Amino acid sequence: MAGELVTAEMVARYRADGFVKVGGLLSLAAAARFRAAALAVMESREEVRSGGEVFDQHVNVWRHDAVIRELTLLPRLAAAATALVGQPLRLWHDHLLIKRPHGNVSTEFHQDQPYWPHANSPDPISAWIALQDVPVERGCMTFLPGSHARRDLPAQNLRDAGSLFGLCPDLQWEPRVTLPLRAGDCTFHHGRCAHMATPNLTTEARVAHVVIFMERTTTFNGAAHVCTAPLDLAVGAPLAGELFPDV
Ligand SMILES: O=C(O)CCC(=O)C(=O)O
Repeated sequence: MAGELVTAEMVARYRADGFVKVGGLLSLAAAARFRAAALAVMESREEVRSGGEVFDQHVNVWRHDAVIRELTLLPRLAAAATALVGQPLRLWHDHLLIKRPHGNVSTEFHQDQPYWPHANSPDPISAWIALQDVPVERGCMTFLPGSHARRDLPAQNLRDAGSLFGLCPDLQWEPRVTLPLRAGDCTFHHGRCAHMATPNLTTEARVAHVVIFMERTTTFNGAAHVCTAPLDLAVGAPLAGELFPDV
């Protein structure tokens, strides 16, 4: 199944928990090559930098960087995501999320989908790819298993540790799963699975490349978002075409 990356057991675990770890997506050499390309993007594209003190964020890098495009459009990545979701997918966007050395700031618990201007998308999925070893001390991800069942929540503030739990106090007492990754490993998470990332306490930048896929049924709901703002879309328009390619 999916070029051996994803087994039937992993699919079942993903659907129950809302996340799963997939080891060995990239060789060490490939991870190092993509990391070098990511750091070059960070140095050269000041204008797309955002994310405040939590991380440096570069959105839709695949559209302008040939090396990162290879990673975003990697066929086995899309095949694994498709197997996990069980639906044909499109690319929503990619982004590089870089936690600077000694950044010391957590990405606080949040769900992703409430940030997105999407309708008709019950099961979007993100791949979070480690481009160097990411132990807990460098900013790895922690997930709340089963929290993707909470489809009713408004957007939460990823800079505020109390935001998700203020909306949903019961989730504070659920078990948490923290997943350190080796270079080239990745985690997949559902767009409604609550997650956070630890601070980077180390001397090396934490470089994660995140690729987000949505079902081909996804339409624009009219909400503001950096990826759709320039497009002048009508509410109800499909998110499709060359900017949101089928994968
Ligand atoms: O890497 C991080 O700091 C957070 C990542 C995240 O929130 C995501 O990929 O949805």
